[in-house]
Amino acid sequence: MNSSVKVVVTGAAGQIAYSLIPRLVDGNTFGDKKVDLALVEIPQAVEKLKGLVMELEDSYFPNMGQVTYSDNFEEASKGADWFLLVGSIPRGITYNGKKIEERSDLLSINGSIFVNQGKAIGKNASKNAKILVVGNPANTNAFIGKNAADCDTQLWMAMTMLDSNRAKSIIAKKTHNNISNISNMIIWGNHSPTMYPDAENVLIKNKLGSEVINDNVWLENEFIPTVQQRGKAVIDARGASSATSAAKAAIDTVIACENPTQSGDSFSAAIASDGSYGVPNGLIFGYPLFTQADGKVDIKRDVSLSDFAKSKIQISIDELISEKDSVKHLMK
Ligand code: NAX
Repeated sequence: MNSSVKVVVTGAAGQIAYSLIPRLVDGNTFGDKKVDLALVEIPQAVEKLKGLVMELEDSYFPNMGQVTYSDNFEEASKGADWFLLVGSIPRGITYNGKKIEERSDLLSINGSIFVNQGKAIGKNASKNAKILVVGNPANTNAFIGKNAADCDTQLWMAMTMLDSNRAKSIIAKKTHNNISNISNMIIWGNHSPTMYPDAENVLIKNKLGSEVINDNVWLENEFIPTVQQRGKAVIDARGASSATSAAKAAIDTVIACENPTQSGDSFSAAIASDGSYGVPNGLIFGYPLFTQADGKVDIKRDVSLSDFAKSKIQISIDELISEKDSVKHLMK
């Protein structure tokens, strides 16, 4: 083993983390590197991590390095290379005596968590750290965290890979392809029902979706709403939100950032806009991304957008602007 990587996971006693954490140390995600884990939970749940660590030890992962667990994010963040910020307060629970039902309450409570985590990451983590926010509202949590971290060399992302994987799976079925034949599946915008899954620029056996799928009624009335509402459909069917697929998507995002992207392909995550595609600067927006040979992640800027796509993307821009306005008291 040549080198090591330190990964911090929050929400480590939650259901996504239970599927996610073993895959970080199984030798596939970070290749030959030794993986040190720092698992973080809230004080009420931190003791559960003792059992998870026992299971990790019992699983015998040769790539697993040092594993620590605590409720001290500040300490965990020291020298870390990767952060998978899964922990957040869900809608529907009672927090400080108040039932959290409104998106604005959710934004505000989680927002203050992400201020503190962002500050710690900016101060203590590797200057090249990559941060993937999974906990919802993911884009705006990442927006708050990035602002608090105030370190331009660190890469803040919000996860849209699950939406991209869902969209790929639906297109593979529709076109009678194996999922491996579907690439460049872009999710534009917010990880919310306003996201725009782009079936025009998707590549199906290297042909544009706009040439292969000649069924606008299906695209508008089935494909787009199904991808947008898939999270809710899983909750209705399973009685709990997506977990194993969310964990797989987080792993896919890490792998996509750790390895150069094949020419013509892209991967989906939301990162800070630099104004590309007319998105206001700074919004954490779902873009087509690619990883360069030197490891830098950048926006693919040569994608053509139809007027239909632009109108859909604008809806997500508007939503993110209004989320940004509702957390402006948390900004520096
Ligand atoms: P769980 O409720 O099973 O686990 C969340 C865990 O986070 C809990 O154990 C809780 O104690 C912990 N936690 C809360 N605040 C924390 C903090 N400040 N520091 C450390 N830990 C903290 O939820 P799970 O199903 O694992 O989902 C986690 C988050 O992922 C939710 O916000 C969920 O909405 C979001 N999702 C995001 C997806 C995406 O594509 N971006 C898809 C799946 C999922 O819905």
